[in-house]
Amino acid sequence: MSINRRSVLLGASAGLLAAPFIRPGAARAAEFTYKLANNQPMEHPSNVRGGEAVKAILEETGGRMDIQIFPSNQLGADTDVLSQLRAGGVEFFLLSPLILSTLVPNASINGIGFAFPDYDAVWKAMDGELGAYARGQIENAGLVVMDKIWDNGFRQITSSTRPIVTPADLEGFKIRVPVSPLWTSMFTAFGSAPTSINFAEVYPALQTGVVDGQENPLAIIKVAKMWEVQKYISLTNHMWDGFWMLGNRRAWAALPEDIQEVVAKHFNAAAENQRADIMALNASLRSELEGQGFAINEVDPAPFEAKLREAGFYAEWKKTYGEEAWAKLEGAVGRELA
Ligand code: X2X
Repeated sequence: MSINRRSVLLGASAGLLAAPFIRPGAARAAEFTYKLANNQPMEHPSNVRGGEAVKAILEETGGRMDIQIFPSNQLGADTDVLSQLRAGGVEFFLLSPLILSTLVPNASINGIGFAFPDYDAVWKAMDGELGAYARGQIENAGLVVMDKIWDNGFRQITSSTRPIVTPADLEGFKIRVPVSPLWTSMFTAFGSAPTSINFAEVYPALQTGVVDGQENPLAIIKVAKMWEVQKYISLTNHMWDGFWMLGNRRAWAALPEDIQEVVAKHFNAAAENQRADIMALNASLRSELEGQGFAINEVDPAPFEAKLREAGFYAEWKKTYGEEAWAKLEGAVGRELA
């Protein structure tokens, strides 16, 4: 036997032996190999639970449906991946409704400042009428969306220069905001200097001082190791944000109905588990982040909301979203906002 033929055979048999240990059920090529993109590292609950879901989907479809996760913006910044999703280069994308609003304007309505008092109100709204309204808008724009929204969280402001305690502390504050008109509008109403930056560029922007602060939920402040480039966290809870599990319509329609059902079932179950993970992190992360050197303060949200109202923020967005959508938001939160 020639050396070449011998090494080929060895390689082949090693491959056969190794395959079942690497990917159970995927010894044969899958019928459908789809990509799932997002902006968080593998340790974020979105990818921990997302990973469980794609494994369960592979198993339950007998290896026919293989979804591969591309975390940490590996396929591009969010606004680029949204274009890829529309074109079909990416089949699934876990994306903030506010960033999605660059394509589906009214999808951002959950992000109105200080609208939701707590998680009970959030899930009632997003699993109820407000969420159904948002999904209708998303489908009208030609995308597929799963029923259950995932949790990003209530957002908190971090800073390298000063703690944010009153609305006056936000005046002139150089803050990164995600790419979305609602975010820019909100921090403009506070008198800040907001700069739209995709998440993929946030850490270097903070590190080089392009901006002095940013805002994100505690879970992301942790997995992005922001204590390395930020000093203060102000618990402003200024808005709630989530992630919709979006799909490309042609890629979805190409799946047989039984596979669609398995995919939807596991993605929606993962969303419920991911919500519970973020809830648990909210409770434990405060002391952990203090241990990493963050100075953390609470704020009275009332003057912040009053500042937005004075600036005409609520009136402006009521006009932008329209009466129907605004009534659904007010119905969900149980009070008049504008
Ligand atoms: O970009 C952000 O800040 C993030 C990760 O929270 C979103 O996806 C909106």
